[in-house]
Amino acid sequence: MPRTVFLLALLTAAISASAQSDGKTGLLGQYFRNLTLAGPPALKRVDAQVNFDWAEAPAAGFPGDQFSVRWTGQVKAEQSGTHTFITETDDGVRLWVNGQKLVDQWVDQGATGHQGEIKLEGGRSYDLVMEYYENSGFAVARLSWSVAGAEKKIIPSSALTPKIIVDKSQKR
Ligand SMILES: [Ca+2]
Repeated sequence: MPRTVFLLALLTAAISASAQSDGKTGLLGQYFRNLTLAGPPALKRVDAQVNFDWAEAPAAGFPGDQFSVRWTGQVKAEQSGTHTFITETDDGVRLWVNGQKLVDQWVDQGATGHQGEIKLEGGRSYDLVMEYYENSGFAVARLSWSVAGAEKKIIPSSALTPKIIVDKSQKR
């Protein structure tokens, strides 16, 4: 490989690595070592998407059972119209978009889909909060959407911006 091409490849790799780690896309995940999102999170990280089927713990040194997660950030509407947000979780889940509660299934359950609809304006960003807990056994957490009746897909990282959201209007 000619030296300039090699250097260019290195530079491209460095730029794309920094684009992935600069925290501009995905959701902020706060992980708690209890079922109720209580106290300070034991782990904070940016998750590119919510698309997990944990065979083991979410991270080394973190429990595989009896934990909870709050993902927060903003979601950018793909187009104007109805956006159906679909959670699939084992176990409990709550979901708010633009402060509106779309899913409220804070119970032990096998991997189950729940959904809620909201009308959004294309290109605008809205606050999104997803709360989740895993009691025991299998642990699944997924967040998808269907925009204007299109096929359901995991919400892409490119539509998500990590951010801390503190919204006192959220009712639990
Ligand atoms: Ca479970």
